[in-house]
Amino acid sequence: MTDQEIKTAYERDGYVVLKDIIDNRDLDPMRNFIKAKVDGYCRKLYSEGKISSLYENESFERRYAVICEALDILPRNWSFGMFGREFYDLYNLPGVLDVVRLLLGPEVSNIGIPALRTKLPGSVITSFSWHQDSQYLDQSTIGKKEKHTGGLHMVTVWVPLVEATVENGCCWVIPGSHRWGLLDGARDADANIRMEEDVEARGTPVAIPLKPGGALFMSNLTVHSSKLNTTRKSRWSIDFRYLPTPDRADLTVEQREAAEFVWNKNRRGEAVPLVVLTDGHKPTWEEWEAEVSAQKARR
Ligand SMILES: O=C(O)CCC(=O)C(=O)O
Repeated sequence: MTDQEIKTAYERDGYVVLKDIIDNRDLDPMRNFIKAKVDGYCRKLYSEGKISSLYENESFERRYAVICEALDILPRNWSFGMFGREFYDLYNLPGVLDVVRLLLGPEVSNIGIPALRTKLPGSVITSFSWHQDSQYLDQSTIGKKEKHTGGLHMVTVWVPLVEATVENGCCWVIPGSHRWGLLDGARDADANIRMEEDVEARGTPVAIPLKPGGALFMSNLTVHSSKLNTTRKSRWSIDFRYLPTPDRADLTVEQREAAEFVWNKNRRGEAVPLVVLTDGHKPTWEEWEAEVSAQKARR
């Protein structure tokens, strides 16, 4: 696709899918990060007598699933860290940043915290029902409706680390839904957002199966979901987000306030947004790591 075609598709549909935008080898550091954490977890459990095998011969897609099966658990979240050089490099992949520049302009930051997703076989809680990413950003409290980022333009980049298929629970989107505004919905008891309206009555869902090397770019208002993983393997993926750096001169007051809301929210946690596109100074990995360490020490 040409730059113009990418922009036109994204503006029309609220998302664009680009195949082969990432060299599959550039995803190896992320897979190796996961493999090392899963290996460490497995060895710890084994030494504690909680599992009876190290499952060393299992594949990348099976090993974590096998451990969880042995423990009879289906965790919603990856709890082994989402920070490191691998993440810095991922956020700065030139192919990804070219598209981000096209969609968001010249002064852009990554929000500093991704979602590394295990999507385990049969996991209902990670079958995310229809939502907009703004709803997750805005709402921290179960049952409480808050709206802060309706005026924001943030781009989510969803990247499969193994092939994402309809069977293992790839993403689904509703084309054009980014023009519906920020919809009503709240976090349910399981912490997942539930929409109030029947969005399928308003638009036609499209499945986004994707091989490693491809990426789905979508806006914070694009309605999307992912369904049950009905296979025996984990559907590993990572999604990460970019927004206009809040002090950018071309933002409206609403856009700036929304960008600041995300920025400050993340800074209250352990995440430090990372400037990735700028005419000014772009932090090196060492600088970003030092900032994150300082922030952790302050908390
Ligand atoms: O990866 C998934 O299963 C869901 C992804 C998603 O909802 C998101 O990136 O906001």
